Amino acid sequence: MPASVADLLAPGPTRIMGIVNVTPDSFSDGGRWIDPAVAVRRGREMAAEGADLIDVGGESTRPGSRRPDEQEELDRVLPVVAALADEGLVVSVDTMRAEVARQTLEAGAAIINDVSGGQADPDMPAVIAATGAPFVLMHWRGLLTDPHEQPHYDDVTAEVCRELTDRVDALLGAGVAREQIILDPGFGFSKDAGHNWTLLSRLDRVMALGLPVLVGTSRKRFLGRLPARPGVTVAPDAAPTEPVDRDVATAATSLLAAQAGAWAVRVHDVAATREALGVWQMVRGADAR
Ligand code: PMM
Repeated sequence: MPASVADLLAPGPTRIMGIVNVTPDSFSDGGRWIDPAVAVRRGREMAAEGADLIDVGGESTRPGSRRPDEQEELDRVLPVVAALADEGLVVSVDTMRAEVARQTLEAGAAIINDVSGGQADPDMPAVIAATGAPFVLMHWRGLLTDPHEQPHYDDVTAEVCRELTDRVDALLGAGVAREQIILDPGFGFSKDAGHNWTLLSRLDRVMALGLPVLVGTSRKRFLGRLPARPGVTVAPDAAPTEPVDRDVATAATSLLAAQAGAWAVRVHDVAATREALGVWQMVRGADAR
């Protein structure tokens, strides 16, 4: 692992991962960055706004969306990853495919972010072990094709932690080093709004697993239904706000994640998140005086 990437994983203030989805159909920014030149510009802009790393993805995980084939995914992400890495930016690649991971790492990507936690492609753990690249292991119970399928948990925090631990053990068994692994509880993946809120309130339990933790709540559906006033409960059938109108709520969840000790937050609106984390930094600094 290069020294700069090791530095990135070292304990320190919560990092900001800016999202660039080079897809036609992601739920909040689908189609906006599909042109590689526009995607590269967006990545650069996010770095200028304070992103510590840029997460480039070529496949939407929206329930029911069509998977691009491997070549299509490579065609989307490779030029963007290569250009951003050439400019010295730290790039992570959001992919479930071992070959995409291998080629993008070769093109200069620093981190692989796999929402399936290495389960979608049986070759992924071997690529991660061979390259030594940091790997985001996200919790997800599977590729949902039925958007109405209801996830069931008796204790969401305990079960997510247990399932993450099982995946860590599987990766270690495949030769991946513990120092390479970053955990992500997978907000919005196989979880309903209640599960997401519970997990957010118990992030300390995920942190207690002893590995860096990435938190990705940005613009997710559960942030689209908030009480209009204190004490007002939200009707379960209330229409959610539009994804682009969830950045203030995302800044709030980012601050909570930072307070809980998250390694990084994955967000669309880097500038707002930078301000929210700035507040946390000032409060911590005041506390230390
Ligand atoms: N969420 C999405 C995509 N990739 N990766 C990680 N590690 N964590 C997440 O929560 C996550 C992810 C879906 O959101 P998007 O379509 O806005 O990128």
